[in-house]
Amino acid sequence: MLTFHSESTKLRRAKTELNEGLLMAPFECPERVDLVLERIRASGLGPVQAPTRFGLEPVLAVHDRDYVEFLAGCWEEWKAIGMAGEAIPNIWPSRSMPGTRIPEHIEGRLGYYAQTGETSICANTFEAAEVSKDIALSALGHTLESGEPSFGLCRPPGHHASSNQFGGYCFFNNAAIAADQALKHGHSRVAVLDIDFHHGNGTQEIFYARDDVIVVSLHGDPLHCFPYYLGHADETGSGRGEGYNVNYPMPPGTDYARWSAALDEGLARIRQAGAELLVVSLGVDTFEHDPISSFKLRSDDYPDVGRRLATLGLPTVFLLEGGYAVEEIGINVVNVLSGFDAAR
Ligand code: OKP
Ligand code: ZN
Repeated sequence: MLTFHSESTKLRRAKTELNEGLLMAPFECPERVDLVLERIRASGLGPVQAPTRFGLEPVLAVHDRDYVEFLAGCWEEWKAIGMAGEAIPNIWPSRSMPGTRIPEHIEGRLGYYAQTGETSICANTFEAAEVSKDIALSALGHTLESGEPSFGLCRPPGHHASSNQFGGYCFFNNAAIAADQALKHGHSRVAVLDIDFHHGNGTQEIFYARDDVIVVSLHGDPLHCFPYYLGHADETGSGRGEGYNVNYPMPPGTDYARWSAALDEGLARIRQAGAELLVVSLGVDTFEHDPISSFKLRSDDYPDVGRRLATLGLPTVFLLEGGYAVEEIGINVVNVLSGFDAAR
């Protein structure tokens, strides 16, 4: 399998993540990329190639222009008014104060465009997000041209990013951008299968009213797990999108037997929908030792995940999302990819 990777994803090097009431070193760190890459090289999965540049047009097809402009300027504006640390939101247009106007002060704009408070914006965040989506689009391009699978070693991840908000370490929704471009290149229905531990709320929001992209997500039940406010089973799509959003929330402690049964159901839904191309939001934070998640998948389970995905027989683009047990992230990612390759 061909991997797309760029050292430039590591330009984002945030110092802080607000977690457990503390400012900690972020879980979503540049070292994740090195560990995955190292394992790809050691395992002989296939060649590693640099992405090409696609500009912002494919981004603006799924994200609002004002949101993209906010991301592009946020760090400079934050620094310009003398803020001491990284840009961390601490006020939002919330239920009791929904607001309608976008503030001018960067602190107010930051909250307006934020879902969550753990993710700092720092130097080169926008640049890394741009490279991450270029990796996703390069992987898609390869799969469209050749029919062969590809892997985008995306960082930062994307699946929490909605049309106009960042959060959960995500800024541009790489999977949504790729799925949307696949349609523009002639496919009439595409599937996004999100197997990250966390619900892909951004991907769900972006495609919720659409029937050209079926979104299937397996994740920790939002009653107990981040992102808490979206991802329930009764969220099935709206309007013509009704039936094209499929959630499989599962309780903390879920093991591979239960998880893989949900996966098979999700794959059947994708088959029924007649999807012509598959984008996999590949998070491996379902791993039993992941530091911020609570499923119980083992390293040995991941080749079978790849094998099951291959039963769809679709052109497939894998894009990295989460996975934070840094010692094992490379092993688990490559296990999925090589299991897929071995089965097709
Ligand atoms: C990003 B991705 C756990 C807090 C979780 C943020 C998680 C972001 C996950 N106590 N905080 O989906 O892997
Ligand atoms: Zn995750």
